[in-house]
Amino acid sequence: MYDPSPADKFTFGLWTVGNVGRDPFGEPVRAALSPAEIVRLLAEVGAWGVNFHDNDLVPIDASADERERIIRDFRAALDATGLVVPMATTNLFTDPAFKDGAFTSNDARVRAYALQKTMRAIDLGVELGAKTYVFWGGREGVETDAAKSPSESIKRFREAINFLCDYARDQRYDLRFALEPKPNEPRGDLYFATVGAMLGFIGTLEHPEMVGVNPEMAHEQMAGLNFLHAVAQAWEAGKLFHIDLNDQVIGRFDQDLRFGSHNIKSAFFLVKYLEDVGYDGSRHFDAHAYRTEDAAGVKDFARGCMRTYLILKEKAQRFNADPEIQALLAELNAVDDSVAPHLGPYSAERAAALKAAHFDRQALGARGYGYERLDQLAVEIVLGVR
Ligand code: GLT
Ligand code: MN
Ligand code: MN
Repeated sequence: MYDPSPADKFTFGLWTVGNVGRDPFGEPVRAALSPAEIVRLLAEVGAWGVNFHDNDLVPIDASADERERIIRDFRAALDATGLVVPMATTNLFTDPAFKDGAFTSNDARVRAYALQKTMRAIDLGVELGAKTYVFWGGREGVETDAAKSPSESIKRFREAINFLCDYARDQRYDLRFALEPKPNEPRGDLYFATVGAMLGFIGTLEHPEMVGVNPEMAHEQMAGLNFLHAVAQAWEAGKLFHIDLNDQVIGRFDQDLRFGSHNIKSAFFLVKYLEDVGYDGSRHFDAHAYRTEDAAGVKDFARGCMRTYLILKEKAQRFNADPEIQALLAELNAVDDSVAPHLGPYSAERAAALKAAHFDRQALGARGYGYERLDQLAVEIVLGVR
């Protein structure tokens, strides 16, 4: 019942199950896997697709021959397993050239190189089937505001995204861009820190229709925000092009924990929302196994992400089918005949009637909403006793 199937659209990046467990204080603890090995691992655990950065697949210094061999092996593994590549992205953060960012670097040569690298990576992604192209800023930010004008950085980022939209259109690629915000890490402050910031920015682009967002659960949580609310705003704006699922303890370093491993209640309401609205894109787990894990632990991690999603999906169905919960919600949202005429689109008549209406303010303030009972019922569903 909780086994993943292709219809669930579960995906992982090469960098997620391929994470070797390096951190700022310690060396790798797991052997690096080749892209083809990662594809086979993902197929074994039941994932639907695999995503990659250009350099997860082809090392930045690979020769033309190496590049060809790696892509051939990767393609063969995809063909053999049936895994698809729904999304691709560019690594604009690992190489020292990008230490001051990519599209927002103060060095014009870096900005030009970043555009070149991204065009090549887009070609590679499209060649392997990607329909969504993610832009995570990586190092688009600062440690000190003495370094850059934030509005100049916004302009530079806009110019880059406009350029790349036109490039994709010129190539007749069937591709949409998804911008991924993050508030901090690896730099002190990153530009476009939240989903809301990205949504505002998209409206200023030349081709806003081909650009949406890739919200990541941990990134909004790092900013202390409610991830569900960010996702809902993106969805409601028609901009939820992709999603990165994982988990995070607020106030800690960038953890990229297994989905549902910490904020289980937030994960529940998120899964419920995605399923209720009919989001039909990838469910991408952008996370990695604890550094304590070996190869078997990595599979436990990947299986756990998908299993938890499916368990929560079943809990969401229970919530929706629960007569007591649904009766409470219906009662809360009831609009009685005395109020109904007052609500709705503006008209001069409605405004005049509303201005003349009498409201019993004391009674409004005195009522209880019953959210304690409702929330307890939701918690009992999540805890499995209801
Ligand atoms: C990196 C980052 C993620 C981004 C990936 C795409 S790379 O792992 O932490 O949030 O989604 O660039
Ligand atoms: Mn991410
Ligand atoms: Mn992350």
